[in-house]
Amino acid sequence: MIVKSLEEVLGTEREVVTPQWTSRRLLLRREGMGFSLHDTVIRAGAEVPMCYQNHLEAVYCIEGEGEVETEADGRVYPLRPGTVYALNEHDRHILRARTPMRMVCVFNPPVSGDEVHDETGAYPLVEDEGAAGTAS
Ligand code: 9YT
Repeated sequence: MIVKSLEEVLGTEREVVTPQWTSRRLLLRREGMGFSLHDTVIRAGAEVPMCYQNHLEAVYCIEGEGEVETEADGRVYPLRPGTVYALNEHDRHILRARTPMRMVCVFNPPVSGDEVHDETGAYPLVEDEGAAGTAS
């Protein structure tokens, strides 16, 4: 069994800091779970366009308030603690944080480590020897 605390992740390579968000990656591909699990904080005022063409992502808001817009239809969904959105169609979307927000994010396939968004708003698909199911 894997047991880990957020404190163990802070200040390590598993804490990925960008101008708009910081992602604390508790479970990664190398843990062999088939998904990655992140505790992500979004800065107030952030507006982040994303499109995870290589991944499915579920995002569960546990702190703060904001909104997410699906670009295809312009629909805007308010986000507050207890709301989850799941990008089941690799939806191109924009996340806007009205206050600091804290999200629990799950990626399938799992993120490998230090991915940040490329110019299309995606994370690259990493296929290395650390395949899902082989914890190290
Ligand atoms: C929803 C969100 O926070 N997106 C950007 C970061 C991503 N969730 C991650 O890598 O944790």
